[in-house]
Amino acid sequence: MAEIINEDIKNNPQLSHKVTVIEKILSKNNKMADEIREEFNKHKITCFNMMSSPGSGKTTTLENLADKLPYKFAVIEGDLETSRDAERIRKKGIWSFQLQTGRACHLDAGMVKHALPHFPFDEVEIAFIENVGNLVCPASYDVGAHYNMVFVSVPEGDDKIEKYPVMFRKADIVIITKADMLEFFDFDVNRAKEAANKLKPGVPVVLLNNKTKEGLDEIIDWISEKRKEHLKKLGG
Ligand SMILES: Nc1nc2c(ncn2[C@@H]2O[C@H](COP(=O)(O)OP(=O)(O)OP(=O)(O)O)[C@@H](O)[C@H]2O)c(=O)[nH]1
Ligand SMILES: [Mg+2]
Repeated sequence: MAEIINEDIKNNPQLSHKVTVIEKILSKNNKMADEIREEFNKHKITCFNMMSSPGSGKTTTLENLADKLPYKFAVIEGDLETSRDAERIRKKGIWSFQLQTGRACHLDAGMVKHALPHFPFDEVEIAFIENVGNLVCPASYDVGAHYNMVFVSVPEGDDKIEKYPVMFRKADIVIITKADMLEFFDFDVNRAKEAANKLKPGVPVVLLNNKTKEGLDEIIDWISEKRKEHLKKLGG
């Protein structure tokens, strides 16, 4: 596939110009993402970027974490329209800021920067960025987080990991949500685990049932482990 693209570019100067522009956009984004991470580091805040296709259960997981996570956290929400997710989080007593992307299918560092002047840096230990529901575009844009959480729900099918590899290559944890649906769908958990590990060797894969909260403790343990790892890197 890469060869096909390169061959196309060689024979098409217009396409080559387009690639240069995209590279410039991404490098500008990466620089801004580093500045965001630096700001979080300065305040000893660990930031997690939550990505998945629409409706996999990102906001529901955050609502459940609000009841149990032993860290103070705040949430930056990304959606095309509405402030529904931020409102859901606020109802749990958690600070949340809604970014509306309009037509954009992903958050980027520039958008996240808009939320920072309002962010309660001195009041929390953890930041979650809930990205726009999309299994493709968010994977290409660094938003300034330290770790990526990628969700896939049982009704989507166990083949989604192999079919959308870019996202799963970036995963620091894969969370299979709607585990209560396993009895109704032909979702092979072992196949999903193998696929995830092929793309990101050693990645933890956790089954989560947001109805019964089964699996939530495992996710909390992982978040705590990453929090400690991050603080250690910061030297404190
Ligand atoms: N049965 C079942 N339903 C779930 C589970 N987790 C989430 N849901 C439901 O799935 C639907 C979508 O959940 P959300 O948490 O809004 O999903 P999301 O990933 O935040 O969606 P977007 O922000 O639109 O991308 C809601 O009706 C939830 O109640 C689960 O573990 N089991
Ligand atoms: Mg949501």
